Amino acid sequence: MELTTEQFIHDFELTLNEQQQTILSTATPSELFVALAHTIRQYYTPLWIERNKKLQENKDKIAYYFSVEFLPGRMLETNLLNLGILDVVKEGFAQLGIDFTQVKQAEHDMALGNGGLGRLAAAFMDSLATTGYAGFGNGLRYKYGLFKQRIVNGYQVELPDAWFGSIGNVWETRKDHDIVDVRFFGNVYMTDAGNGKLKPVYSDAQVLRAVPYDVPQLGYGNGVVNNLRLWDVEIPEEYELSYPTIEDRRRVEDITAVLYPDDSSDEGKKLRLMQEYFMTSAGLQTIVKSYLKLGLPLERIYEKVSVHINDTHPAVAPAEFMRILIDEYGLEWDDAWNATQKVMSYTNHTILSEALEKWHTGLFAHVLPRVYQIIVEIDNRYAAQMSAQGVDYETIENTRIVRNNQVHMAHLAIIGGHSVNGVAQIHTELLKEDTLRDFYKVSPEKFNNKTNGIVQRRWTQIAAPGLSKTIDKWIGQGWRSDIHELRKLNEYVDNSQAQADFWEVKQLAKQRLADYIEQTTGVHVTTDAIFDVQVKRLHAYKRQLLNVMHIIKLYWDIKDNPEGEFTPRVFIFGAKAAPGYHFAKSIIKIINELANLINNDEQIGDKLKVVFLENYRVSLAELIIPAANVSEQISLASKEASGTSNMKFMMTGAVTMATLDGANIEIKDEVGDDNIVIFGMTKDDVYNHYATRDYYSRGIYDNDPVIHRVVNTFVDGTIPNCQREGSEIFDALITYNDEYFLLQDFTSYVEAQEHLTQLYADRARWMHMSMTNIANSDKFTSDDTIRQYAQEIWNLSLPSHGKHRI
Ligand code: F58
Repeated sequence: MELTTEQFIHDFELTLNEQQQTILSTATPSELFVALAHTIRQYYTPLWIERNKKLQENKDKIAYYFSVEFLPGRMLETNLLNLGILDVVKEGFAQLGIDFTQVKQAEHDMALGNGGLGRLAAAFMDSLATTGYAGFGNGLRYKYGLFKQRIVNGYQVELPDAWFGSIGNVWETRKDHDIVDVRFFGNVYMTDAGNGKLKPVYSDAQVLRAVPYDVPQLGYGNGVVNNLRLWDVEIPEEYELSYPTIEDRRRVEDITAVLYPDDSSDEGKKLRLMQEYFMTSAGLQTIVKSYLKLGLPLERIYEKVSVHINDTHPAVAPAEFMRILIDEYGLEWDDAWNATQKVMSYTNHTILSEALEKWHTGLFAHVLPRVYQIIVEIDNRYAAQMSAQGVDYETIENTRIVRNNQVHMAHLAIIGGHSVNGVAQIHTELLKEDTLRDFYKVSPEKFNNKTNGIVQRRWTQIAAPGLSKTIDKWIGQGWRSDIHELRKLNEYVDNSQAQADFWEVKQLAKQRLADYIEQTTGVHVTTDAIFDVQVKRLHAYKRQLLNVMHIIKLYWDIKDNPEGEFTPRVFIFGAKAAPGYHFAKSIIKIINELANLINNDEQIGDKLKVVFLENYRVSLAELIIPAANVSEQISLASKEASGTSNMKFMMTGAVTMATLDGANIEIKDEVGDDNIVIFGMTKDDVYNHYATRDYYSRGIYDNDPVIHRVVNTFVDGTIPNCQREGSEIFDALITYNDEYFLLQDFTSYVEAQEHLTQLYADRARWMHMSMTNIANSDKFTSDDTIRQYAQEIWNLSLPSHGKHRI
């Protein structure tokens, strides 16, 4: 939008005075933030209204992305950037003498997600608006986002993330006219509807009110505003007498109270099932209602609506959609089923079959009695149809929805939809070969790959403004709107002046991070060191412990030879462990105690530092990632579906230390073998070990003196204050045969690290690598990923109105 600095200053001051009832000289950063947010709201509101009007008038097809997690982080800068007024606002603030950074930090991260899956959903919202597609989000309005992590005596302590704080969510708008009711529990029986059909009659059901709050999603430079709808729960007035005590009310409010923080495995929690059904039912009900306003026949709803199931959490959608179409609008089963399959599609984010949700049939039928009946019917019809097609008994049994007293949510999502996708090439292959192979046998046409992506604007223009200016200097500004122009940088990767510029800007980012480290941990680190970073959820398969083992090896190297040559390194970790994931928490404790040991050893000095930054979150990632020299992506091959931080690091000039896992493989394809450091087993090696059962970690431990010493360090008292954790780790590695093959990969990891150190010592070589990574990162823009979803899965066309950047 066109906005002059004068106009902005005028609008802003007026809002500050009228809405916040305060003036510049006394306003706190938080008051300034709210005033700024409200000023921006005035700018985009007409665009938002216009967008909805046009979509309705033109009857454009809309895709709805159903996800229990959305993790946008802070929205202020993104909204300003996408509206095209970030520079104007910064300039206006400068003129007013306001510190923009302080104001931006007054916004609390919107952390309604655990990790990659939630962040991807938020990225897709941005990219849908930016590409111009009509794609809306549907999720939950949790009062508490992902827990706040504090480190106390080296241990993770979880605190509630009261993200609404005193400000609330400045971006949202409550939409009373779209309120719907959602039913749980009770009994249901079928009765004659009088028209030859049956209709369900409910007794003793609990009826709850679903209230939508809409959060606008602005496209970059195109005036498009899409919508992220988050549902909150309320007690309908007519049922208030049923909830006489505060406890009664609280049990209801629990449905949207807190984001489920466990990313280790599915725990059969009734509340979780209620959360999932609540947002799925509310979303689908309003989608059907708004479709019907178009005056088109319900059985052809698939021509105007797609519903995407992000992981298994909203996978009740096909059954709930059937319930709505049949019970509430009287469609015949076959018409409803045809529509359902064409509307629904599903993304899988993990090959770990224990993480695919399953519910005990007893629990499911108790919480959702009518939906359960429908699921049983879908399942019976599916089995009959497969059998009629000559599919063998075993395959049918393996793919059924209801099996061994469990409802398999992934099976419902696959059978009830037309598309299943993995999130990186290797992951999709593994789904076909292994996790979902029986489905691939019966419905190969449903399977497709959509490699993940990132919102490049956040990781460059917002998180790395200095880097962005340096890129501008060498290839002009075109890459800011067309990321593929980044490839022009390939021409300069060996230009010594360009290398010097890119080195300089990385050093500045490292200094900013070094300051933050000193402020928050008291540890002084030097930017002469290699900044080696592993930030992601703490999980055994991601192998933070392998990184730790390498650090221990370096520690002994220096202790053995204190005068030897050593390229200084700072190892930086950021990771939250699921509160119930005991082993992951032990690793956090070990990292912190190892950090204490190393950082306080004068003989080690600046050669080695270890830092654990608490409360890793999107806004902290924005500080850390542009400062990295090395990106640690070291999961056991086959286990990381894709990874997305790997893409952010690449785009900001870090060199990846990688196993051949997830999207690392595609990064390697883009940059070439010389610009990434690869080590370790391949997925085939891993599967061979599974097949032959020939892995024996104790054998390696007994025979390799370096590994022996490193592993013993966990238990021999070298690292103080962590006897229990050290023994747990020792047992996992040796007694329980090292499930994630750390010992097997250790030697090759150490060699790869030594190689990387040599590369870093040759600055021209290193900068060639770093810049090649930036120059070839365009493949990983979520704008392109979302175009593929839109065209290949949802069958969307671009709405004819508005200007779109394609
Ligand atoms: C992640 N999954 C994958 N799950 O691990 C990662 O490889 C991938 O890049 C990313 O999805 C996006 O596709 C993930 O983040 C969760 O956090 C779930 C939260 C809810 C419980 C189950 C795990």
